[in-house]
Amino acid sequence: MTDTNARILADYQPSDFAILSTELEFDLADQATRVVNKMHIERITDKAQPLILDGEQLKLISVQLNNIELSESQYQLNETSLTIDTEAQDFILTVITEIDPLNNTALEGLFKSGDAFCTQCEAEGFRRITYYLDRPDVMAKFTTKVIADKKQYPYLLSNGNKIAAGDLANGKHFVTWQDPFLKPCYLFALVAGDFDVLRSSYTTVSGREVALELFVDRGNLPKAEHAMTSLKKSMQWDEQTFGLEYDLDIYMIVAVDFFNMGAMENKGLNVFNSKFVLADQSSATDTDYFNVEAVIAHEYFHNWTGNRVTCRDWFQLSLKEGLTVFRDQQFSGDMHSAAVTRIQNVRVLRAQQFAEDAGPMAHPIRPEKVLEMNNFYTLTVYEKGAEVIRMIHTLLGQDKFRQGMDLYFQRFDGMAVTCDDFVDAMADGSGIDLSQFKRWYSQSGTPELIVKESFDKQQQLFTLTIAQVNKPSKQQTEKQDLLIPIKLELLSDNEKTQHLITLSDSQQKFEFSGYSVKPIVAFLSGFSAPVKVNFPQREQELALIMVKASDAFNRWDAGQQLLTRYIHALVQDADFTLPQDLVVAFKQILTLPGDAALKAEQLTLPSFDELVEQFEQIDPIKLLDALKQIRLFLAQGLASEFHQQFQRLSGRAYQNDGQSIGERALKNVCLAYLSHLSDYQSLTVNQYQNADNMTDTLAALHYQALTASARFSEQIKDFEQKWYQTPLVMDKCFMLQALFADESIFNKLAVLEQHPLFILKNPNRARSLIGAFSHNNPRYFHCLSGRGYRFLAKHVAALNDINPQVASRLITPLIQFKKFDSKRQAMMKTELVNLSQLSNLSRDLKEKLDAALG
Ligand code: 0A1
Ligand code: ZN
Repeated sequence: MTDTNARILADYQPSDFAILSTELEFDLADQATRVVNKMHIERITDKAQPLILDGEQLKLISVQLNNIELSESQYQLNETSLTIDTEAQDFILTVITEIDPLNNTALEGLFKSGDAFCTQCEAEGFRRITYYLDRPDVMAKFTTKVIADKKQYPYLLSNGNKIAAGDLANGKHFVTWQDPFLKPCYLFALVAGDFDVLRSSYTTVSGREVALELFVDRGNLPKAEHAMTSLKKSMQWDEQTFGLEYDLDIYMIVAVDFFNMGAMENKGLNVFNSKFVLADQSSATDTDYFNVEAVIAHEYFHNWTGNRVTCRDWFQLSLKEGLTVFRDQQFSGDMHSAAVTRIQNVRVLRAQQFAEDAGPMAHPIRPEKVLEMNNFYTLTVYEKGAEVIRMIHTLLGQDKFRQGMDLYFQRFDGMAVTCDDFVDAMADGSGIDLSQFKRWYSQSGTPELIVKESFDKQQQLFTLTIAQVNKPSKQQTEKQDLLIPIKLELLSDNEKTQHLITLSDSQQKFEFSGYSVKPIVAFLSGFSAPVKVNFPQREQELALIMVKASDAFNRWDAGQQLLTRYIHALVQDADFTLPQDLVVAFKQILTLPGDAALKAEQLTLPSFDELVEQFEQIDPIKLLDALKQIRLFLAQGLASEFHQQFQRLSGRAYQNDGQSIGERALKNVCLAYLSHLSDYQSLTVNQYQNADNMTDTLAALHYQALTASARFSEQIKDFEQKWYQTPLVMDKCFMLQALFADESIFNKLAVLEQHPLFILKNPNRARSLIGAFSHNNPRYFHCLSGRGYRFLAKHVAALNDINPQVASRLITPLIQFKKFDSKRQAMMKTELVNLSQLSNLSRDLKEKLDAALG
């Protein structure tokens, strides 16, 4: 296989043409939507290049240049472009195309979600609507007229302000929208449908009134309140934190059931996966509530970091995504517990981003080579990208970070820029040199820090020697030293001191004087850099950090390190005797006063994914058995304490405040341990029956599935009957069944695949069964019969034709085969080889399969 179509960052050339204005007219029909696209184009370089417009899966009806129809000999058409050989400098080009939204199962371009029309144009979906310069550095003023049947589609929406509306013949009507801001076509959006609308308004700091409109399926209005509140909080936070105010008179959000990703920040008209809009007590968990708020914030924050200042090219994706994720993480931390939010972000990074960085698709946060751009909406670009911004925040400090941001907007408002432009603005705005720091943008892989300590009692000198290891990879054989901010705390009997040191060489010594006794180091406070740490501290030291460190991340991490050590010991030797000290430490967490949400995190074992990352070629079953052993050990050792806490926190009426959410989390962690003990089997059954909220309902069913409880089938049936009509809860229903942890899972999966509500074309549903099984049922996904791998591969093959983006995301657990033992590697590889021989292999899958098998 070759990758001659891959694009390379170094090949970037500015466009020879600018599009000054784009006037669109859509006449909507399920299988034959007509799109008239009138562009005012200007040649901006003196090169005599032809105009090459991007286009895919389009039926070309006509092309006019300055109102004169071109004959077929005056343009060239192929599968991906329309070339017009003109020498004109300044002209009007009108392209008419026809598209088929109903059969657009890839959900890129214009498609149908249920009865509504909607669009998704990022990254390169606009070219499935019309021929265009589909690149983010071509920015135009858009006017959009939408025509559709009035009864079926009472709401016709697009970006900007409504400038005209009226009735037409044959029961049709139209609305015309104009967006006063220049924008690249990836931020274009159109929605047409029949909705319930939640309306509100927000008055900005400067006193402008903004209309807020949230469009949901009919009947879902009460589930939109939380999203609306979240939007207002986001608007206020961005004003207060970054001095950024909203800029249009209207902000619209539409929730749809068919969507590949979480949501999309189209200017003035966000389109959301309904999963990140709808929430109420009975159908949404605490995590769902949290995520709705975070995604609403994320898309809102893009209005400045993404829309007002956008990316020059798609290699710069992290310019907007890393920065916007950092902003939404800060927002969530401010709205909730900053410590718990941070810990949860770190868990995701360690479990998933580290794996990506160690796998065949590893790439720097600014990739250098791309075959299918949709493959680069990754944990690396998003989450590691946010860590890189966080490190700048740490190096500059809050005030200088803000100065840098102010300069960034001053310099680049209305422009399409690069990651280097961003870092330069941060450096110039703060006066801090970030030139070495820039390497984070071009280097893939997770750095490892090797930390050694020494103590000179006579000199009262404590020394830390820190080395950084940036392992060469297939993609990058030579790596350079990074600039790594390390926060730490030195704990001694009478004082605690916090330090920020920066490691810039491959090895450096850091000296701390005035210690008569060796201090204990709480290292990498707040997880100040996205690195692995190799620092062999003694167990007693970790135990002390668990209770004494000022930073909650350090306290949590010390506990996780202890647990991790014992899990490693159990993997080596299943007869390893776990120390009673562990029970004592856990008992302290459980019984001493403290924040319940943080306790829940401290009592949660490292996940299978986090642990896999720390091994080479692990037998997954051995690792799962070790986890099971330590879980049982703690459950048995602390059964009465877990039960006491569980009872203390049970039976309270549902409330949605931070304290109650934390207490629910703690209660359910206790329940999780107890569910593994035969004496406590009735607890999950009772909790399911008595729960007055989805968090508790789901927890009960979840633990039954994980312990393959005999009561599961009866209670999940009840759950299904109750929620049959509610798609987002049916996703949960499929997900729970996919987690059932015994041999019967394969029969269950076979039945579920035939379920009338199992709709492969719906990405949420596909993920809820196939994704949940392959990510979260590792014992059976990795079972030696190979059935788990075959199950995933079979569905990936089917999705290759239906929705390549979803197929390409689901394949992740298979391409990470190198992490596992040789038997499993061989079986996983066989599936990948079979997939690579599919007749219509999509670009998305091809890129990943080439990387994994090459
Ligand atoms: N920019 C959006 C994510 C997004 C990306 C691609 C999509 O379709 C291929 C859809 C959404 C965000 O960061 O929220
Ligand atoms: Zn984003």
